[in-house]
Amino acid sequence: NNIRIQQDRLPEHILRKEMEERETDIAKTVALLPHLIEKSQGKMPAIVAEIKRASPSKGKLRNIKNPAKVAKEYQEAGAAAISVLTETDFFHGSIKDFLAVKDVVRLPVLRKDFIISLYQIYQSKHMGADIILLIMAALNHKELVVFHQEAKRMGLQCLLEVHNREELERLKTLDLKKGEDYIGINNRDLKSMEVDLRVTEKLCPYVPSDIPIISESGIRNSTDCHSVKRWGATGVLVGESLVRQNSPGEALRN
Ligand code: IGP
Repeated sequence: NNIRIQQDRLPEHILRKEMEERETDIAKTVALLPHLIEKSQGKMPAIVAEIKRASPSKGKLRNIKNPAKVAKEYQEAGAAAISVLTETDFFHGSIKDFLAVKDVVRLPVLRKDFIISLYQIYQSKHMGADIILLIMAALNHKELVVFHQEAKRMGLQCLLEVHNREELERLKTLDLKKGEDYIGINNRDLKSMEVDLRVTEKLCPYVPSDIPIISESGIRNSTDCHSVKRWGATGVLVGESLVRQNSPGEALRN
């Protein structure tokens, strides 16, 4: 486990301090909002394109030999941001994948993982992440508040993932800021793995109007894109239907 090994080497408080300095120093995060706005045009939402090798529900999706190459294709095809899975056990992702991608794109890059410790937040900054995913279903209230606050201190943007009304209401107790926070409506139920785009339709009206919505999971084609845009999403997060194509970049164009 990558995280454990590094944790042994570098104590949390030292990493935290170092990363705090980094934000005022060199590695400023790349802002997502301008890209979201620029690339959400007419009927089409902006696309956050994901590097996804495998998933718990579908198993192996694609043997991605060169994640940096796929990411560049996504960028050239007009993606608003790139998402990289760093979770190893279920998604076969890695920090190595993340670093390879971050190195070659100018778009903001989302670190996609199950973030359940503060350490992972400092580590995300260390890796050069621009955005991190915080999953409501995986965090209790205290964790949520502290993780969000520390992410902000590090200059990280947050994609806050919700799947139901209850999680969305809990989220509203945070001090959400336009340009720093985004709400991800996950159409996939993480317990049953079932996907239903109407989750986006149902929840959109309850999201604060100044916070952009990204509809996540199960987006297969432009019809799906148009639907979620119509319901209020500014962006979509797409993994499987892109990586399954011969040319993921080409697929994004269409
Ligand atoms: C992408 P899809 O159905 O296009 O491959 O989904 C993305 O939404 C999905 O990977 C995801 C995810 C997550 C993965 C959404 N939330 C949380 C891991 C953890």
